[in-house]
Amino acid sequence: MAGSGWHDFDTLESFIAKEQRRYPESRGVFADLLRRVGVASKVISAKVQKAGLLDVLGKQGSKNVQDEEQAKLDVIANEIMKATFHWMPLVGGIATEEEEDYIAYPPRSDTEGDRYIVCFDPLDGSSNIDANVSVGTIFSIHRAEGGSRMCEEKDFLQPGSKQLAAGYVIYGSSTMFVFTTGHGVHGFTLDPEVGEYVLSHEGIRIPDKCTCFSANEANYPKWDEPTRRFVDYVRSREDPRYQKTSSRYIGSLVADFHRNLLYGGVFMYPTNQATGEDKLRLMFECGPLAMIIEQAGGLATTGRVRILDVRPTDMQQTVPLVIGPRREVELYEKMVRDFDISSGARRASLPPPTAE
Ligand code: AFP
Repeated sequence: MAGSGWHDFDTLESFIAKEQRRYPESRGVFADLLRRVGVASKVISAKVQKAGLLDVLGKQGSKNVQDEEQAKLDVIANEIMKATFHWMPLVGGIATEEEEDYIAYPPRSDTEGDRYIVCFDPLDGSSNIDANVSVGTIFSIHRAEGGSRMCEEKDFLQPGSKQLAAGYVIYGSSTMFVFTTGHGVHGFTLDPEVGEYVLSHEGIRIPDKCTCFSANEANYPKWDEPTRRFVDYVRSREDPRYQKTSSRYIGSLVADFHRNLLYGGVFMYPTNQATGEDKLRLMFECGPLAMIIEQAGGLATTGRVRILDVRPTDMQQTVPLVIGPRREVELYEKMVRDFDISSGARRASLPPPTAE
């Protein structure tokens, strides 16, 4: 079409269809699931953009299972995501960060083969919404073996290494859908005029540099020693690699993660030593982002264990998270290891406690 400026491009739809052709035996359900997440995210995106107009800003007055106040949009996004999977026969169950218990769907008479489990954080970073800050949806898909039975808790409590797909949608200056099925990370930007996700970032790799360092630095006094050593090292700028590193923290995980993925940067949310508590959820936040970062060439760790190897013990489990370029995450792990060895050695060199 001469003069129209039109040229061929991939949409989320066409990209997923191409991916599916790699697996001729595929039932198409998995592809359909990804498409449905895409559709749900368009609906959430529209709500987020019209938040002020629809008078849905502000608090709902209810609290979620972590005793956090739910913004109205949290509730709306949660309902949209739940409704998306409810009718799909091959979805065995869903779990949402907003609810304590998982929801299992009874198998239907026409259900054959394995079913899928979908976990999601419908609107991460929602405490920032009133200030018009970017927020996001995070999701992951697992397999639940044995399609003709009701899904149980063990089907949900799988380590991140078993995820079949993971992704997030960022509702920012534009809306982007980023996902992986274990074959690289691909990003699609929503064209608001056409209403389609268009492939804009194929095969995303995290740059091997540390442009940004993202952590809530007000918590510095509550971090453990190796974490403080790592942060001091980066901030000292002794190492030429960190001479231009800037501190950037939004407090909206998807937004912090997305920027670091594109520019090269490390995000950390360490344990609060004063309370022994962690903030970020393994199943809904850390696991999916860990799969994405590894597919993009980076790493994610608790400091002592690869995030993808942590098997959740309960649905709302939280873990410390350090995620970003391979070099920074490995350096952090080394500092933790060295600290553990030296403090173990210090403990061993102390005289044994004497009986009273
Ligand atoms: P909200 O969804 O309540 O805004 O929490 C966001 C979040 O879980 C995650 O997106 C941020 O990285 C993290 O909390 C920020 O926590 P701090 O406010 O303690 O820095």
